[in-house]
Amino acid sequence: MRILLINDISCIGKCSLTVELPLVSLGGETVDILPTSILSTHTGGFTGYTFRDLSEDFPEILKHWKSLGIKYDYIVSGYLANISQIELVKQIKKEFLKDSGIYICDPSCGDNGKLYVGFDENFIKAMKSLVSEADITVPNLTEAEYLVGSKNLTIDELLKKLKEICPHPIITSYREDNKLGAAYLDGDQVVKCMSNAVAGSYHGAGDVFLGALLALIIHHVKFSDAIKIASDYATMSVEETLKEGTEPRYGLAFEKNIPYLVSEMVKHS
Ligand code: PXL
Repeated sequence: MRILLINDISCIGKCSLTVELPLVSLGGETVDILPTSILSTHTGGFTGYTFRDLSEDFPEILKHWKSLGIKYDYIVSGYLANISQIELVKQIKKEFLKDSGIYICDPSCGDNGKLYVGFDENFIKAMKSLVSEADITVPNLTEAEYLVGSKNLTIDELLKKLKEICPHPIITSYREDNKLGAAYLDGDQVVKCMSNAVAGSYHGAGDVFLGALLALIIHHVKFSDAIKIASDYATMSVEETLKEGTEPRYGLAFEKNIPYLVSEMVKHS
């Protein structure tokens, strides 16, 4: 099996590719990457970061891959630098995803009620059209609200509206009664996988969840079990970060609980 992760490299701050690549690799399959941009740190909570858009390199990279006859079972997109990269992802999906392949879109563009620096309503509109091409989408609550264009909806309403755009929406980093988890639809039924109570908001929590979820899915863990395990693992990573006392902007301490993730993966597959 071959998986492609399209996301940025934030050199410091543990999000996007630096989190997804090690976690998805635990699933035991080949993981390739396409970096969309390279930043000295991610854009949340840091000032003065560098940002290099790598779009210019895409055509030559894709031409080379094409000559190798590469095709993917899973393509996963995350943080995209601009609207033209959204169009490039559509093209990559068309050319490199197997007929039986699965495309997962993380519409990475905001958190805590706000868009990340550099994104606006036009970007959301373009991202919505990309989400409509996905089999699974994994927005956080803020991204979900921007995608459906409405705030203050219940989680049930939000998931049902998202389902009009993409068949399998999963809302990540979902909080209820100060518990952290994920919410998705099983048919018309809303399922919430809530883990321990944890305070605060953490950068890259969605990437930790998605990386773990993918590792579990490609290791043939049942979808509902995979969501529960990935959600517990993300929460354990927040707890570990609190224990270590590092600043939230430096990302989640996801490393310590990798043995837990692997043992659950083996147990459930
Ligand atoms: O995981 C979120 C994320 C990804 N990539 C970049 C970011 C952020 C959140 O701020 O700035 C560059």
